[in-house]
Amino acid sequence: MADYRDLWKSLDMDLEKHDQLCAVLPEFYGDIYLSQENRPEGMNYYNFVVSEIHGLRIKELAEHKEKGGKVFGSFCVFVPDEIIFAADAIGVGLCGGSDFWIPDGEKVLPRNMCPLIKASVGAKLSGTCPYFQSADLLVGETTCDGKKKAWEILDEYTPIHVMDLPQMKREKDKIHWIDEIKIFKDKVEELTGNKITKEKLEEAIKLINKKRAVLQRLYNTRKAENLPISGKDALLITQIAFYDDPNRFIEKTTELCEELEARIEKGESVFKEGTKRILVTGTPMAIPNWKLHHLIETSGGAVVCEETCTGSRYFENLANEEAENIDEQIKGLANRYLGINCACFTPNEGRIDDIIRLYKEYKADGVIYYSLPFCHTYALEYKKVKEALDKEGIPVMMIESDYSLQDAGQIKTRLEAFFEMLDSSKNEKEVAATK
Ligand code: BJ8
Repeated sequence: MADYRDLWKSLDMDLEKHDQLCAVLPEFYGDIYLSQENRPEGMNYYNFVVSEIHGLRIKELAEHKEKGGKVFGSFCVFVPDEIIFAADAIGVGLCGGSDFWIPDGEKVLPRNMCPLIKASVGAKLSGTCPYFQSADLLVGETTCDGKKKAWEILDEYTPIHVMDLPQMKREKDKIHWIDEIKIFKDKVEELTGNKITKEKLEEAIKLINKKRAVLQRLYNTRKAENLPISGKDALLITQIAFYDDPNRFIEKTTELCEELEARIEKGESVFKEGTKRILVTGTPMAIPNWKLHHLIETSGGAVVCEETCTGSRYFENLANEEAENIDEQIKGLANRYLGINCACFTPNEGRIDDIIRLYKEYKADGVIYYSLPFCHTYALEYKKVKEALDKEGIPVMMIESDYSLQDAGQIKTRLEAFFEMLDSSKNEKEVAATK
């Protein structure tokens, strides 16, 4: 990797501590990713992006800022990137997925709270995340209580704009969300000094739609009988979508999709026959949280889809490109975003429908419900999801786990037992079908 120390210094980073962080990532990535066999050629691009995770993209952000451009950092898939890009600014996802940042987060937050929040706050406080350091403005939202209150603390260290996301989806909530998007638009215009015109917004909507569409194409390849790509690799691609240059990401992911579609034609698979197809649903997995996918895919399973915000919730709906004026465009955006089924909404029946639909579309054998510890909304929603899946005869198992590797052995044992159970229930069904 090129020498970026001067750049990091200019971002007021703690270089010594940052060295410690950089020292662990290559080995961790090598063990989890580079050890996989028969990976698609196209994954080389994403290997490169990870190797340059604190380098090349940060340099691009710095160049953008030198030219007067602004950078916005967000933590939730409800923050409309379209508005940011329409003002010639750049949006990057900032959720923390590393255990490294937890101790710094715990300096100002209670220990018994979600690791995603602790790591995100710790990333800022430790001065070791160049994305945080590059952001001119953070954009938070009122989703869960933990995030909502954490923004008040983060605000002491760096400016943050908070979007008030409604927690129901009634007509009056839609009106409220439209209003929140308008307030955000004003804020973005004020900070960037750029007017968001109908034309600019249309261009940005088309760009972000294109990014979501290429992810849909990627995920469609995972519906094939023979899986051309591992779940781990697909997860990595979605994680990278949150901060890579959108045009380059679209180009590289399109190339990869072509390769994967050719693999499907040839019947090539990265897993051996009989591998259990798993749908993962639950809390998001911020980079470098690859733990659950790695454990599943080294225990006899293959992840075929994620009903998470680092999965289908990020790309499933596209925004209306045909709106006639800016008010209609914003209405279209509000509709698009309120189509996301996060557990912070009540009721949230749409998520149950999504899980059942995705289970069928991706021909999954079972569902793993993943929750980060202390995430009350997702943990509570498990009951309703399980009842609905039981009714449909869909096997499901809940795994609650943080970023540390201490429980890896225990999770592996549970996964192996679950996959065995899937095998025997499949055999029983086959026997019953022949009677
Ligand atoms: S739309 S899932 S990205 S809020 S895991 S911090 S909910 S305690 S991340 Fe999320 Fe937006 Fe919803 Fe998606 Fe809180 Fe739960 Fe932690 Fe969470």
